[in-house]
Amino acid sequence: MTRPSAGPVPKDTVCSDTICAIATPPGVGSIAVVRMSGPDTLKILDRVFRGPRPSRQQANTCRTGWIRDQGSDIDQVVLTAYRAPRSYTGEQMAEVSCHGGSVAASAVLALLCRSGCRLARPGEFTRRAVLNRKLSLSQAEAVLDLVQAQTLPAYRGALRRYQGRSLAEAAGLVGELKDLVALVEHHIGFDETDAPWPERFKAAHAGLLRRLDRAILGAERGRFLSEGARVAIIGRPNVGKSTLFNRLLGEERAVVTRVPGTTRDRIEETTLMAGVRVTLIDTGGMTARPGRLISRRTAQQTEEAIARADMVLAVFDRSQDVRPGDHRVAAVENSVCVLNKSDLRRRFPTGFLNGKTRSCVELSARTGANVAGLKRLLARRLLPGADAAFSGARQAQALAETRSAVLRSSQAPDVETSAFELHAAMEALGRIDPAAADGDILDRVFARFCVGK
Ligand SMILES: Nc1nc2c(ncn2[C@@H]2O[C@H](COP(=O)(O)OP(=O)(O)OP(=O)(O)O)[C@@H](O)[C@H]2O)c(=O)[nH]1
Ligand SMILES: [Mg+2]
Repeated sequence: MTRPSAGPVPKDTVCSDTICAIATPPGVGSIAVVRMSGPDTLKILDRVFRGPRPSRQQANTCRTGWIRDQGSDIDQVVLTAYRAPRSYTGEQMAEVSCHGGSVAASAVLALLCRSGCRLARPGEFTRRAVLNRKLSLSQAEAVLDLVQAQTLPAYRGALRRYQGRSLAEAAGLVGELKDLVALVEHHIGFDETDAPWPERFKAAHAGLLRRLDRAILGAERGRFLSEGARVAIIGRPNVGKSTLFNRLLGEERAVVTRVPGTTRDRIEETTLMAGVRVTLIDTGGMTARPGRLISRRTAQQTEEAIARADMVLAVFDRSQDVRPGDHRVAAVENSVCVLNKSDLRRRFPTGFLNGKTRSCVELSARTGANVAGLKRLLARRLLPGADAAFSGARQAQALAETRSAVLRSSQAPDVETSAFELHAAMEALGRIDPAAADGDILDRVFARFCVGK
């Protein structure tokens, strides 16, 4: 597994207190694990463990014994001891495996708190692992994704990032940036009118921008895997939105009628597509002027659905000519076009969607013809490539800032500015796995964790 860059751990990050938490979910189970980390872990256990003395226990070994509170037995447990730095957090650690259910572990936890431990905050074990350079920040985020994964593809993606895929890819990008800086800085001092910027300069910028685009796309799609995606179905009244919604869900969830304006309140339903949890949103029809056929409230709900969607399916009725409402639907950016009612004779003009670079699928929601084609396209758009290295909003943001700086560098009026922007790009990229993350970033990342992780 790739480790974050080595180097001494700054003194101010070393944690002086010992924390504890129940690491297993609440409820009935065969075992429940209480986790401890910090310099006094084994000393505290010496006071409450009846069995071989924990502070003399060999690292990475298990012993059975009893947890006792002032002479009365609480539970027979298995104690696993770890010594710094060879543990998850990099500190002295222990795991106390109790009998399952909530009573034994809670009693052990309460006793540990009375004996010198402090209750851990959400994600504090992993936070300590980052502070002690056992994990990088992107690996810590991957830990959260591993725990929260609900599908095998989501889990596999997280596992790759936990194994250091993001670190390796970021290192590759930094390498390319350094090469480009060297190339650009080599030109500082030349009179640019005598020595125009070389072509390979432009090619290198373009290559880097392409690589960053792929990385950003992967990071955004990685978010779909962990958090799911929202897909809104829009179109003017009666084009078949609800029929398509039902077809994609595989059940008759929304009401379908021949009357335009049937769907008034937005309906949401979640389904699994290519391993991604997709929330489909059926909306009320869009018209050229809201307030006549479609109420203003319905129109507003549709606008909100579009704004919050990760992807929009813009549905048109292929059996009819273009109507005014279609123009508003076609104006929605980044949508996938669906030409519905392919079982009927075509009247929809072929040229209407030309010039708009986007995917188009012809299908019949009523008969089901080519709905599989739409599903394939959605799967391609939702699933990151097998090698996606980055994931989540924080990483996507750092990559987007890197990209902006590289773009500014490529458009810079002189070599000095170009080089300056490349340094800014390296700094932005470095934020994915900072050598020393500041408290604010750590707070934001670990707020999403559960206690005990
Ligand atoms: N022939 C044919 N009819 C379809 C197809 N899809 C939908 N329809 C019909 O078109 C009519 C409207 O379908 P809906 O799914 O209710 O359309 P909608 O876009 O949800 O309509 P509103 O909710 O009123 O905006 C119904 O009579 C459907 O049976 C299709 O692929 N082929
Ligand atoms: Mg409808």
